Amino acid sequence: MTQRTLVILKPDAVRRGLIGEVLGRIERKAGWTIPAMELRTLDQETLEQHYGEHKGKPFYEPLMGFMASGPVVVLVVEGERVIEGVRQLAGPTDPIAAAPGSIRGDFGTIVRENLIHASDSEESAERELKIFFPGRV
Ligand code: IDP
Ligand code: MG
Repeated sequence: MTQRTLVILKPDAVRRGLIGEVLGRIERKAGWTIPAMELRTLDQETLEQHYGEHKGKPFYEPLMGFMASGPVVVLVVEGERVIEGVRQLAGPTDPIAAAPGSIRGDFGTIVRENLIHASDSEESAERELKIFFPGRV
């Protein structure tokens, strides 16, 4: 089942020079492709749309500040079961709980700075792709 998902390499991944490391793991999955990708600094409006579901939670404001703190890489990944697949590559939200071998498990320590965002369902992917690549996917 071919799908598309929205991935963000968060500011910590870019600052730490891990773009290649993380992209390499995605690229090496058989048959997956990257139809769109860009380095950009996210504005408040885009972040509010993207993380609207978390508004009001204690981590929301620090998350917004962190996500706007430097450039990110936004990309579309396409291929067989990419929505579940990139979530598996990323690992669970808390990097200490994430297994070694996953992106968050290998490189993260604190929950907020967990290196990567990946859409969590078909509905989220459709919504998020429209926010970050309107008219392109
Ligand atoms: P996800 O990125 O694994 O889907 P979500 O629950 O959707 O996790 O949370 C979005 C992002 O908010 C997380 O990736 C992480 O950066 C941050 N976050 C989530 N929960 C916490 C928390 O308890 N403390 C600090 N930051 C958090
Ligand atoms: Mg999420």
